[in-house]
Amino acid sequence: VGGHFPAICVCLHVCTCVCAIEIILENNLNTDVLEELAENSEFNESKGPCLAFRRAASVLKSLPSAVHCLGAIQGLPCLGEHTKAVMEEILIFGRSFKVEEVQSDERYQALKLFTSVFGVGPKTAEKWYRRGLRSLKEILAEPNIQLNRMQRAGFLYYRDISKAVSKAEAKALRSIIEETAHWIAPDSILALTGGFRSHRGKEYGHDVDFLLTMPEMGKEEGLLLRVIDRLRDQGILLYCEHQGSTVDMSKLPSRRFEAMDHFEKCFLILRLEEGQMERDGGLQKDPGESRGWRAVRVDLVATPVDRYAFALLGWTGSRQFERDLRRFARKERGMCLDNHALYDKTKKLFLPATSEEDIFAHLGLEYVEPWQRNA
Ligand code: TTP
Ligand code: MN
Ligand code: MN
Ligand code: MN
Repeated sequence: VGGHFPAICVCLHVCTCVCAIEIILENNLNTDVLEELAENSEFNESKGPCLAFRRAASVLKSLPSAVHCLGAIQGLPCLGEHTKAVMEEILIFGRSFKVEEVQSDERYQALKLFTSVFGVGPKTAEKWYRRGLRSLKEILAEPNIQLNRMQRAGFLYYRDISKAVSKAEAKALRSIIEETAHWIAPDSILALTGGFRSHRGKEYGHDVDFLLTMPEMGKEEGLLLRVIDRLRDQGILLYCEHQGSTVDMSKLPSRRFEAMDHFEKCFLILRLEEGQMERDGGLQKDPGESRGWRAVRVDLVATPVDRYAFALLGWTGSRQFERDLRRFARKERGMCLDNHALYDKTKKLFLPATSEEDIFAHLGLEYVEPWQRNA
């Protein structure tokens, strides 16, 4: 970049989207950096800036090609002055000082590290930081810290669950859980959701998400607990946090629609054998760690079949896509959409759906494929 510096300065001022000199800058570089700023704002409880950076990252991700000059982003929506300032720095200097300042901040580093533990949220992380703790070792060595069950599991399997989950591993887990569910109820339906459904070309995830249902209403009751028991019997259940259903359809229209849903679900850590992955092909072995298995985070949600399409749409993500879709429903259509239902406020009725296509149709939108939802 250094050598082209003067030319780029000119470019920034007279840029008309066609740059004399192309600076190779992948959008990914921009968006990773913006996600970090979003995270930092989250730690600082600045909800506004956090959403602004996330939204900006989404917009950049949805561009067909990399951004080479500021002119190329001039007309784009949702890019605030902070985002533009960061991008300007990157385009001129090849790095952002604002981002580097955040990255080297002691508090940011500690909070990022602490919240990387399963079961540790920003509040707990902040508490630990205020007590002067800076490393995971220090937390484990601190006698006055009471870890809850989830956090204990988080520390116990920290190395494994911070390691990305591959597509092959997700596939293997799908087979295991599907087999288990079918053993209990042969007509049960298991769908892959989350990043492994929505991310085209994304080979890795932080966990694997599934949705479970039965073709007949009510038959799903008790199924999830039996699946969990069966996984335990097979010796592959390392951790399970089960939440019963708190869905109350009579309350929905009057309530504020929230991010967290009320379906029965469990947050799991499962033991995945290497042999299991080899059977499904595509195992990449790490010669340094050949104990023969790894721990993987799995989310498993159970819904009655009449809620299935809404849950599938809600759990496929991305979070930003869900946020935007809900906002569109509210602002443009006068409807309330969440993981459970779609409610028409003008007609005062729930709109039924048996597929995601039905939901998009109710919203007057063209169907959006899962892989087009990851911005
Ligand atoms: P995640 O598993 O957190 O995210 P992801 O699968 O897109 O990416 P990765 O796991 O690789 O980091 O959540 C999946 C989707 O489910 C996401 O769109 C948010 C949604 N979700 C809910 O609707 N309710 C919930 O309670 C949770 C935890 C997630
Ligand atoms: Mn996921
Ligand atoms: Mn994701
Ligand atoms: Mn998940």
